[in-house]
Amino acid sequence: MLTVFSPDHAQHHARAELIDGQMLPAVEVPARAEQVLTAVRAAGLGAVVEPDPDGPADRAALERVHEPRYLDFLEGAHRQWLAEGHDGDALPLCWPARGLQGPEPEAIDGRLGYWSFDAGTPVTSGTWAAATAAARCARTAALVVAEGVERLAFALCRPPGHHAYADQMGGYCFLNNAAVAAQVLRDSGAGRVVVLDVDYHHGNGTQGIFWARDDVLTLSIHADPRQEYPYFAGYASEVGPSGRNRNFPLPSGTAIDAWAEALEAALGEVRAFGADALVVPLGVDTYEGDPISRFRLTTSDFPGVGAAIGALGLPTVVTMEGGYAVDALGANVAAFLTGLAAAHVAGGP
Ligand code: SP5
Ligand code: ZN
Repeated sequence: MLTVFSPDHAQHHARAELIDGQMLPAVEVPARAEQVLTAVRAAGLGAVVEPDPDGPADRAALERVHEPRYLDFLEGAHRQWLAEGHDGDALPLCWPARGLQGPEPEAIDGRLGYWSFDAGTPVTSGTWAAATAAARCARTAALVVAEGVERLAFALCRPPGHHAYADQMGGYCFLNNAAVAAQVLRDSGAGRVVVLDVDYHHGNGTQGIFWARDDVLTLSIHADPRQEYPYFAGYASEVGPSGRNRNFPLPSGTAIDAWAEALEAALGEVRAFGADALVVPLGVDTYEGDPISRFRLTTSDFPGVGAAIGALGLPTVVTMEGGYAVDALGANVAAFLTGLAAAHVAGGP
């Protein structure tokens, strides 16, 4: 397995986020990626490389899954925030919710609301550099798998991506790295691609991006949106216009037995679809010690989760998503990847 990592992730370092009614230290911090990198190296999971250098193909890959005007907004947002006399990190405070509509405003406060769906996703001076580097990690990982150089690749993306829509940021996500990977696989010859999202939170952005598509099946196993973020998506009733979306919401307190049952159901969907390639948005915020989540998976559960997915034997790109118990994050990710790689070798062609 190849891991793709960019040190540019560290340019995105939010000071604080709105949580429980207060501005508290951000949980999505640079130390997360460094912990995962250290653990991947220690576990002997294969080479770690930097993504391909930035070029026109990267903007093109982003535009395959994102609205160009959203990309322009994101690139310039923090500059405009400063130009309008603010300092620190930029956060929205007003959205086009029910009964509100209109064109994109001019003021940065209005624009931030227009292109986002929550107040928990600070835009910093380095956000564009970090988010585009993460998307390049995803693109490089997908190309390596598409070309058959590797059967498995891990895009160690930060900031994460699975909450980002074609035209909205949210949930610590700006660019949808998993969607970039899935589209690169499609554009490189895979006829049918599955995105199997195992983060604690519903992969709402990815679902939105591929909603009307019949060539990409999106699956997500996550905390029930009646009780958990993102609240307004992730219900089992959301199957998409051509039945190419499945959600597996689970209650607070879910441990491995019930979680693994949902995984088996999701794996059945992957097989029935006849996928040519797989993308796994990997969040280990399902871990029992996660500070913002309420599932009960343990470190020793993650190899089995990886193995069950690896046994599909599909060309696979894993993208790093959530997981906020920083001290355990590396061990949990390495456990998943170790199980994935071992089963893939054993079961693959
Ligand atoms: C990529 C990813 O995992 N994004 C998650 C975004 C979650 N944002 C909302 C967090 C709300 C946490 N509320 C629980 C507070 C416990 N005191
Ligand atoms: Zn999450």
